[in-house]
Amino acid sequence: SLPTLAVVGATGAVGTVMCELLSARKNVWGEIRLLASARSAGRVVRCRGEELVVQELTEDAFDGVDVAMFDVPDEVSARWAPVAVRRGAIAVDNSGAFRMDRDVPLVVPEINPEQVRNRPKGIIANANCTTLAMIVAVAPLHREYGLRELVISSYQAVSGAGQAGVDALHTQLTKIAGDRVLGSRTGDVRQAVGDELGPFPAPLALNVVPWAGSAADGGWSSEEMKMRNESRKILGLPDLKVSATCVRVPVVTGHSIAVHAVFATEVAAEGAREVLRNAPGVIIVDDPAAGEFPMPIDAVGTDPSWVGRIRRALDDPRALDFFVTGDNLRKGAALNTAQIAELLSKELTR
Ligand code: 2RA
Repeated sequence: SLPTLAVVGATGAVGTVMCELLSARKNVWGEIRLLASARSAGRVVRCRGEELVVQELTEDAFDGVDVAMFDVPDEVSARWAPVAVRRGAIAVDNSGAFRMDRDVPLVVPEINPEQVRNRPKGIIANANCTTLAMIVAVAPLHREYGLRELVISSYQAVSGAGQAGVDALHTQLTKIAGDRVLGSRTGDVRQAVGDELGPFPAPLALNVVPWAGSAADGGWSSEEMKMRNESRKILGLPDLKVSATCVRVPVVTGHSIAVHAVFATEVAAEGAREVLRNAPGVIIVDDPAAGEFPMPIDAVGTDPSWVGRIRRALDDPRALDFFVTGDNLRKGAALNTAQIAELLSKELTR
């Protein structure tokens, strides 16, 4: 019989996309159990053609569960993933709670699927959405040319901060709509937006905010540290040089990253295109003359990382510059988790 799946955080921004994916992808699950906080328990959610009543997250809720996906904040995963494991499930965690734990593999199925079996704690981690969008393009280039350094800037959508982030942007846009002078004078957007900042430190409407996550040492943000540490772990390059600047932009869904990648050997744009053409999870959209570049408005709701603006650096024949956009709720979160869980389903149904 097919394994039982629990989705913890089923009513959140990522959980909602997870239910869509479970409805659309090949069915590899027996029972699907949706779990959430007491606040959301009792809600009815359509998943895989069934009307499922969301159950409260409790210890007993994991009884009989084979695979438990966690789409919840770090502290909720930190507390509940070990509970699921104690109750006999394998946990696939989409939070940051376990990613850098040496006994927890950080799996991207296109890159290191073999790592799912290396799970001494019974927990498998899913990478951060910004890392994921980028790494599916960087990994095949690394295999071909030998990666030495990444200098990256992100353009992150508000849904990365959950439904509260989406709500904040829409509220702000509604508040400022129609004022054609707004943005011309210092402070006018701040004043118009008022205290409707949602989970962000500054207004997103008509703005870009060079900050995502919390403060880390040395002036870096947690999001920038994640890009560095997770890229190193996924690629198996503990000394990879990474400098990231993470920026929030007024986009609902779709994280983008401008990448300057330095390799051990010389690269050519056409050679890199050929590598990326054959890379799983990547689609090349690179015809600037025709107005074709990777952009959130096109990538949203799709599975692959869209890669374009591929060009060799003018001043270093070993460096490549390119732009990536990926749906942060799909490959960046729900899709990668679903792909990991599907590998487990295969293992368990054997
Ligand atoms: C963000 N990457 O975009 C984070 C969410 N995990 O806010």
